[in-house]
Amino acid sequence: MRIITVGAAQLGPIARDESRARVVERLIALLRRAKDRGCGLVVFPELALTTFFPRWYIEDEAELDRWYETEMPGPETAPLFDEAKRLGIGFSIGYAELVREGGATRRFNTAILVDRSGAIVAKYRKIHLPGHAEHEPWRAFQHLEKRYFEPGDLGFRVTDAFGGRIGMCICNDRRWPETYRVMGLQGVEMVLLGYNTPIQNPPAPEHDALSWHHNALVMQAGAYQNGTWVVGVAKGGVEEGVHQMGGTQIIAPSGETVALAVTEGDELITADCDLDLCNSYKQTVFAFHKHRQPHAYGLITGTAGVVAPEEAVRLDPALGKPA
Ligand code: CDV
Repeated sequence: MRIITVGAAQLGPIARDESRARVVERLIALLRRAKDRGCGLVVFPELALTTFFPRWYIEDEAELDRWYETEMPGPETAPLFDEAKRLGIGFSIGYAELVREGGATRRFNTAILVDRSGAIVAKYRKIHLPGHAEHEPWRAFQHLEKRYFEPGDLGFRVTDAFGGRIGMCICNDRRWPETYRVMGLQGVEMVLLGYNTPIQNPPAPEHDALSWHHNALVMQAGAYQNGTWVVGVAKGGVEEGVHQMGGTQIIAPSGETVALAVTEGDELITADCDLDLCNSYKQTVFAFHKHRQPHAYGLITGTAGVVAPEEAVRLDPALGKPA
């Protein structure tokens, strides 16, 4: 057995005027609770240091910049790193990252993995950015991730840490099978992911009542189909008038949810995750090297969108072979 005791540290709403210092206090309270419950690793949500600012159209660049971190840890986040190190607990956390590179400003929706000594051992920048890039006043609230971030440039990497192989992704990434499969092909054993998911989906309100079903469905499928643990952590509750789902859960490689949050507020759920439970899936039904057929998957990297059958044949000649 290779057990990581994981804490999924769901956050309730963060108000627009709540300081990072106050949020860090909440994160530290969850870390201490996790220590009491024997956790070695704690997972915090996406954009966990501030309110979910992409819900507002912000024209003033200086105003926008204040939602981003330019260093990690910085003065306001150092206490979190210090306390985690003192407790001997690792963590992952999401935040908005601003990078100045040769006169250019780059913005990413980022997550990091910090080991028990307080060192950052992995970084992930969100690849699937949902929402829109322009102001859409017809919406009750905006979702401007496509405006405020660029797609991540670090791929879906995995890192050997905490006695296992760990990967990260962020929120909308969890809905895409490619996310898990790229990490699955690197032998991932635990995927850590945080999310901010409004229950109301303005372009498709008919999906709203299915939010919890879709949340569990995609994470459970990703876990089972790749023989990996998945730890999905929400920032839930009514945040600045927008109701975000909870549904924080820890999912075994069987696809079964083994721990589930019952509130939409600050709540810690934990599980003793045996990484060796991945083995029977990775070695039998999902022994990729025996059963996958990459020659038949050309379209997956050949196109982002749906193409006509004739175009599909052009992109992947195997589809045009006479039967
Ligand atoms: N933060 C997100 O990526 N949220 C999306 C919503 C907008 C659909 C999600 O996939 O949960």
